[in-house]
Amino acid sequence: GEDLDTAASPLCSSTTSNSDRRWSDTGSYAARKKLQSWFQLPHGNWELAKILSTSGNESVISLPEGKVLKVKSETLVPANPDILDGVDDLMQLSYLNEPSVLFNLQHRYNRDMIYTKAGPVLVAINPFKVVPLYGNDYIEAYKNKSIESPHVYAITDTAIREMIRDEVNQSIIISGESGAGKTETAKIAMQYLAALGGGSGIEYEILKTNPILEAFGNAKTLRNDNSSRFGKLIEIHFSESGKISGAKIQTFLLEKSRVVQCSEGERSYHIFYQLCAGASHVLREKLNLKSVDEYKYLKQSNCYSISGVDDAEQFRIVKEALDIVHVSKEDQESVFAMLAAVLWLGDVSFTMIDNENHVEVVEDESLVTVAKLIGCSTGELNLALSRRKMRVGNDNIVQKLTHSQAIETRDALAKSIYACLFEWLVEQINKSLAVGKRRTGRSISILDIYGFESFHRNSFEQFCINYANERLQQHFNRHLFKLEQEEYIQDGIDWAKVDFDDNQDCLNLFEKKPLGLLSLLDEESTFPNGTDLTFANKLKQHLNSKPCFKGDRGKAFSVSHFAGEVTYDTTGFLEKNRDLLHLDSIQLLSSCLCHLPQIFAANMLVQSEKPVVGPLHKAGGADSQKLSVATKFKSQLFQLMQRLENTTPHFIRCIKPNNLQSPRLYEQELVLQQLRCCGVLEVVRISRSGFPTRMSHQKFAKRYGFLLLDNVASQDPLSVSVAILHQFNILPEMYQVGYTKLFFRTGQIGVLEDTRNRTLHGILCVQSCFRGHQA
Ligand code: AOV
Ligand code: MG
Repeated sequence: GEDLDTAASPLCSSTTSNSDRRWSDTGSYAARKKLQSWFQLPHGNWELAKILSTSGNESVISLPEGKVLKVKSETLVPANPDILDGVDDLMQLSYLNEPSVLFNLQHRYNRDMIYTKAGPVLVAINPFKVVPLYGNDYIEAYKNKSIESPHVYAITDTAIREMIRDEVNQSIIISGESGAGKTETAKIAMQYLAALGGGSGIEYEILKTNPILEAFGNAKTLRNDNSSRFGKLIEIHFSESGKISGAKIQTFLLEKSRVVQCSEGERSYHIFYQLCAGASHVLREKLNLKSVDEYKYLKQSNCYSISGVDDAEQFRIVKEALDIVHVSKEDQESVFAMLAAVLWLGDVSFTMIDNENHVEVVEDESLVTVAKLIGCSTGELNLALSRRKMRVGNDNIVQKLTHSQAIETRDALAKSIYACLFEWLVEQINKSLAVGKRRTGRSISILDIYGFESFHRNSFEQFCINYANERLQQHFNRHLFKLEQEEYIQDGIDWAKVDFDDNQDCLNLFEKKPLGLLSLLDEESTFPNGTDLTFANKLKQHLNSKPCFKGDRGKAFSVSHFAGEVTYDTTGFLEKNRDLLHLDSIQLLSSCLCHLPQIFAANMLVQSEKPVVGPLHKAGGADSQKLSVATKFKSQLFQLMQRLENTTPHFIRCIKPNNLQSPRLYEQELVLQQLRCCGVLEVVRISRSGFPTRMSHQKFAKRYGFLLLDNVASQDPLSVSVAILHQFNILPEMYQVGYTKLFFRTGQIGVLEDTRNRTLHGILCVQSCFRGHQA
């Protein structure tokens, strides 16, 4: 009985009071003198104030530094009693208003307690420094349940237990803005899985995929020195005995434009800098490597190093990781050759050969080196970069390229080689991690995509990234609000609905056919005369009245995302969406002597055989035709969501406390904005007035029925269930009986589970003693 009471008390107090209604009851609250309350200073931060007196609708308050002010009572927001400072689940707060939540998180953050539960969601605030919360001792402690405080380890532990208990696949879904800590959090979760499910050795390989994928898929941006430029889902499989049996990685839309173009202060992919800094003397000679500041592609952003990062050392780590995931030395060398080829391609230049702006490739070191690295002749490379074969009627003709066409062709080739290389690497990793033919039990997937981004200038990449985040937000909403509430109503239990911010309008704006952002983009991409400007105008013409959309001047438009408004510049949208690689380039790669270019060419041809959006380039009938980038991305996202729908989700919300990537700096306004966007407060509100644990009558009766003192085996599941609830004195406000299921408030089922485990353990002991006697 005692356990039950302590587990129940925070819930009882919170559900019986009306404290959730934020500002409405402050009048009467302020009347209760000497209480603490929150007062917002003119610059926006909240301070804890003492109410000295109240008369009419005015109160006199004192601030921490001793200042005394007369303020309107309605501006005061109730604060929680000191005893609740820094609670580890926001559900325990008596007053669940914004300043209270902000302060609670800050209180913990200042003490390096970066994790806090918000009902079922784990909130993680980026410390931007090493915090002593990880490693084997902590893993052991969470495994043995000797530590209870919120942690990625704890969430991961729950996922493993639920996978085994319910025999359902699980997912750990990590979201948050760029730089909030998603990738680090994903690695911490993997670390825990590897420690608990280890034994076969495959867990070691799984952990080593991180340095590889980060080297090839992460880069320094203005938001994050190690920003993921691709999305990733890693599915980790477990055998029936609970050991890791293999894994599979799926990646989403790598930002390949970065290879040829990147903004001031940012970097291209880490691997380029690592290669240039860390290659051995022999490799350097072989690839004719220069230093990073001598390559045009790397020079343009004027940024070569990241403070605190040793690229040469990272290169060593990546090579070692490649060994571990069974990429042969020979293949590794081919990979590095492709990287060098991409860098040298950027240095390939052109000269005018007539006064119509037609060009030829300059026969210099860069042309010779690229040809050598990919295994073709300089003549072939020259032709592929400066001419285009076309079919007009029945004739094959060769067209000379203009300067800008040639540069576009060169950059497209560099981007494709890099993107293909990335895909190929993921494929090699997957081969090495393959689950094999052995039948497996279940899996836990970890999702880590690129976070919401809003820069000064936002292009097609941000458009795709933010669309993906919008989809993910909906998954979060569906699970924590919609499904939750629908289930209560369907099962006929008492329930008052909680409102939440639905982002369906924004998703419709992207996905509606034929008048949505994606459809209109595809349509314009198929018009030979379509330009970024005609695209922008079309958007304004068709979408101006739509919610979440705003046409801007010239080629710009804005979208109100769940995480804030972003203005997109349509420059480059059509080209990036078409993502043409001319057949000449594919043919060049397929005729190369080296094996990687051949593989890349074959993959490109397979892709271009898929259904076509439309006649992408009428004039160039020989162009590779394929799905538009946006359409392909959308269908990948749909598949992803479908896969996630078949799992039990565990959500982690990463929060960035400042934009400077600095430790010990907690900016209230910035944190608050992120909490608001992702609906953390609403989740808490729903959870503490809701019934998060549920089980069908059958399952409940089967699982706990044997604990009954009276024999009711012959009775129906509902009667057995009710008998169990009575026997264990579960308070009526702690559960609801639905038509098909029983619903429990947080923590209630834990009591029954403990008793069940203790009893089972007892039975096992008795049995083994008995067997011991017999022997
Ligand atoms: P992101 O994945 O959310 O951004 P990261 O996981 O790359 O963000 O985190 C950014 C940086 O914050 C890391 O490089 C670390 O320096 C620091 N950091 C994050 N979490 C921790 C932690 N638990 N302990 C110590 N430092 C941490 V993006 O990929 O940009 O959306 O596309
Ligand atoms: Mg990341």
